Amino acid sequence: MYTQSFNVPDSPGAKTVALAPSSEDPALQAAFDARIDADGRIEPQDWMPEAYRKTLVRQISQHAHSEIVGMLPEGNWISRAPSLKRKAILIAKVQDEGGHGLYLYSAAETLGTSRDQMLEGLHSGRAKYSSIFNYPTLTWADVGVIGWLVDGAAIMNQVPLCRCSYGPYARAMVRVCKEESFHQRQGYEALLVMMTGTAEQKAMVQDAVNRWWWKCLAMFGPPDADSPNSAQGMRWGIKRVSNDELRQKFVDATVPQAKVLGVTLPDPDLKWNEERGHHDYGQIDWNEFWETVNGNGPCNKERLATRVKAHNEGQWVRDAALAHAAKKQARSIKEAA
Ligand code: FAQ
Repeated sequence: MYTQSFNVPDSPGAKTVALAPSSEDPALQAAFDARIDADGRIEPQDWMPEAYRKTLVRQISQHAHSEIVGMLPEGNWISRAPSLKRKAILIAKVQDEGGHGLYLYSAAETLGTSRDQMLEGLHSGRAKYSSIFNYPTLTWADVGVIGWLVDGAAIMNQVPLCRCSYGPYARAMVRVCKEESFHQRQGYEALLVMMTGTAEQKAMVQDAVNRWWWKCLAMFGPPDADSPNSAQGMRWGIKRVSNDELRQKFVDATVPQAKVLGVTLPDPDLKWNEERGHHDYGQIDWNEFWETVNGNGPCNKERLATRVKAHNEGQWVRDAALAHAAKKQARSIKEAA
């Protein structure tokens, strides 16, 4: 095993990880290729090509940022949830998303990047996070629709990631997917209840579906033909299913759910294609998608400002946790001596 020490700078999750040095040794490359070809797992201490490492840091950190920023649109509704039961469920869900962010930052740290570096990327606006979280949550129905459609799309995308070739990411995704599955069901159930309510409540659900549907389809990323990272990501076993295939699976799975719920998906071109064995659907507005990804969506500035404020205001908690950990360590050294 080829290892070197990498010290992750001081953060609450500070640790020393053993990293394989990057080297152009053809024997190391051949061993890596053979492991990937055999569908094996790469672990932090294994040698890996620098481009594989960089791709993983990019994808995992973007994913972590998405979970953390994703707490904000629903978090807005915790104080306005319509009952104690809904409030308790929503608090648990938003807290889960925070937990997902933490597993993912930890997985990315095993690749030799620190949490501080990743957060600096997010807070400076350089790092990407999912486009979907830059839209407003206007009514309580949005909370249900986020669970049903946004978590539903996230699960569709993330279940194949449980088989990702990089061990720490794959293992984190197993737990994330279990929790996302609860999130999806609670959203769908909340909407089912609203759909048995007044005409106004039903209209609220339909309006939320109209506003979120197309944004959820765009969550899967650009069409395969315009996706610069897909081909290599799939060769390396990081991505297992392409953006377009996942989008299609999501449409096919969601159409019958919409029928049971009693809502119309806002796409006049949506229809079953017997020959393909799939639903056809209309054109996604990719200009709007890229505008949002590039910082110009309706809530980008607000989301980032809220995140930076929360981070700054949480500095005393991190300081206290570090001071406590240092005290505990000093005490155990003293006791051992
Ligand atoms: N938003 O070449 P590709 C959640 C970027 S978690 C923003 O296709 P790739 C849970 C992409 O990064 C949701 N940017 O890229 C939750 C790349 O930019 P770069 C997040 C996007 O990586 C629910 C460029 O476009 N999930 O929802 C988006 O092969 C409710 C070219 O794209 C994950 O992150 C987008 N939608 O495929 C939380 C899953 N799509 O880096 C709270 C893991 C693409 O070259 C509440 N990630 N871009 O500058 C993935 O599976 C992949 O990274 C994709 C993109 C599929 C997102």
